[in-house]
Amino acid sequence: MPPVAIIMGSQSDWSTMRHAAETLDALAVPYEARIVSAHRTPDRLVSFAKGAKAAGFKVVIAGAGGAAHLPGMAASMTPLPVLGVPVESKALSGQDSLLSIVQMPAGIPVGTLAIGRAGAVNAALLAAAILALEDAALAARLDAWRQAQTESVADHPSDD
Ligand code: RP5
Repeated sequence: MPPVAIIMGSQSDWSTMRHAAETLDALAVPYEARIVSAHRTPDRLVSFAKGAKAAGFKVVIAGAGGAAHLPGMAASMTPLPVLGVPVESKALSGQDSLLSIVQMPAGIPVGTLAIGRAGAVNAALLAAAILALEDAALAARLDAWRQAQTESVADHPSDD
């Protein structure tokens, strides 16, 4: 089983969550992506979350939009670290998603990232950083990724 599970509430979330997947690809971190809806497939959520650790996952990235209960409910049923990505909703531009995910009660944490693509990318980087604590080769790849990012920033703005 790959170490990272990327779960999302709907197919419509994939355009955001694919950025987490692509970032993990760049770091050569295996993952499995699944659609797991807290509201439309609650039994699938319970099955996934209760079995995630035994299945071999180490970190869960959960993205959802609107009434975004997926990350918190997943966190309530697994001891694994859960990173929540608020998907940008049409009605409220993802502020509903953000507040739904971030305002967890004390005792069940969800590491909440930014709304949209930035949150998805950073969730993947945090997942990699967690795994890198016990994986020196991954730590080196993460360092190289960050160095490449630094070197890609121009000194001056361009008109192009
Ligand atoms: C949430 O509802 C999903 O995470 C998604 O962001 C949102 C809308 O879902 P669809 O109506 O596009 O399937 O459960």
